[in-house]
Amino acid sequence: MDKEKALEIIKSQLPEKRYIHTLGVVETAVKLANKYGANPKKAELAAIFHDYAKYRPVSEMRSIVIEHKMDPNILKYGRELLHAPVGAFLVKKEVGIEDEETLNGIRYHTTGRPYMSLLEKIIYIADYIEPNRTFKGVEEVRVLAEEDLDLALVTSIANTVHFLLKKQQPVFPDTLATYNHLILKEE
Ligand code: DGI
Ligand code: FE
Ligand code: FE
Ligand code: FE
Repeated sequence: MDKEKALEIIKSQLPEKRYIHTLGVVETAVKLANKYGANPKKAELAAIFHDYAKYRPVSEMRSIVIEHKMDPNILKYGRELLHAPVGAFLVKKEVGIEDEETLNGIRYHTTGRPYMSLLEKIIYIADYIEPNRTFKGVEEVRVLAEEDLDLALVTSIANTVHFLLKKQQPVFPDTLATYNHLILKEE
């Protein structure tokens, strides 16, 4: 699918602010893909569609998780986790993107997972550091992403866990497993 068509589709799914965030993720993901040797077209497509399901009703996302036998544990951990795996599912079904590497970039962009592919890491980090993000700690991760992708990734996950702990929000096991995987430098 060409970029113009993809942008037209995603624009119809998102409010203006989230569309602008998406353009920032696209720009950042393509830059990182070129720098670290991932496929820039896949990075572009995964970035464009990474938040595809973000504004679907929670009831619809929950039904999809149950009906299509996705990990039911995410149902307990709050609505924010749903849009990533449900997004991958809907992008395949409604947009027709079949490439599993691209879909996995979407599927794991919120929690990560152990043994993430280069493309998955790039989408996770691009989502975190795109130019419109302003939260505390983002500048440090922007600098790290220039030299060490895994260090940028583990730092952004640590920041996210810290944010969740401070708000007494539950931390999804995959988020912690991803953190441990990177800290333990498992190959
Ligand atoms: O969709 P975006 O806002 O662009 O970014 P995202 O998909 O990375 O989602 C970020 C949100 O997800 C943020 O509110 C924190 C939440 N989140 C990330 N990991 C976990 C989590 N929420 C819970 N409960 N548990 C997690 O492990
Ligand atoms: Fe997201
Ligand atoms: Fe994220
Ligand atoms: Fe996002």
